Amino acid sequence: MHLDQASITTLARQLLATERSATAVVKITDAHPAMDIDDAYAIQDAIRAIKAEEGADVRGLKMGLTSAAKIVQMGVKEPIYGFLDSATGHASGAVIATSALIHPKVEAEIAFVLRRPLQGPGIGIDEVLAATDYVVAAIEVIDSRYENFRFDVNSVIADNTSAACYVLGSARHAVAGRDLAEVAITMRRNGETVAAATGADVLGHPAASIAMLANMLGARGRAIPAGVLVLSGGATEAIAVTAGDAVSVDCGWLGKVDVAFS
Ligand code: OOG
Ligand code: MG
Repeated sequence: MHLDQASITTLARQLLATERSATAVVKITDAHPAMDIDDAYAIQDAIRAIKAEEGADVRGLKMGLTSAAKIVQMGVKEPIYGFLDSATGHASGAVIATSALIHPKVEAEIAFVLRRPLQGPGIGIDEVLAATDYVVAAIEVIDSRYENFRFDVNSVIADNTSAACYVLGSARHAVAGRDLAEVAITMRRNGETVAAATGADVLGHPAASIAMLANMLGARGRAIPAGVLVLSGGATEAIAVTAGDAVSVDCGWLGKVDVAFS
């Protein structure tokens, strides 16, 4: 750690104000080049604590930068995790106002809910699948608080991995007898195919992303709780959206999820 508690709190409040005013700032490592990954997660934790104090349910979790497409697009090579505010969750068919966002992009994701908690080290795909209650198709809407979506790993971790909101398909599926690596994922914007992938594009298997999260959290003395939504990360590159766009993600046997932007 290089930042003191006062700086962590100040940076957390600044990033939260940026999110709420929907006006981008330069990445925080420009002013704090010495900050490390522990500082970055401490700032994210401080934002989470403020939202929890305000009454938000912030138990949900997300992985990010878990596919080659995302890594190439953002130029950041390591998977990262963040938290989800359940108040930002929507059902398929939702209409999301772009006025509250800076420069939203959509991602096609597979979401997991576990029936029992998982904590690393040593968690693998088999442990995740055995602990999975259900999976569901999802669209994550990301909205970096940084100008032009330009950041490095520590800046984006502090900014809660660009999390803005998410939309879930209506069909929940058990994983027994199914192969999540083979799920074919197609994203359409206004009817036109804009990105495609398979489940295997997420770290070889979407459950590998959840396993990595359990191991990353375990290293910090935390666990993935049972019963909370966990996003495994965008399978394709993220696609920019503006008011008037309609986005549809088709995840084969996992079902479809739709969102529109006003
Ligand atoms: C960081 C968030 C990445 C994902 O699914 O890869 C993410 C970003 O690209 O802004 O949510
Ligand atoms: Mg994502």
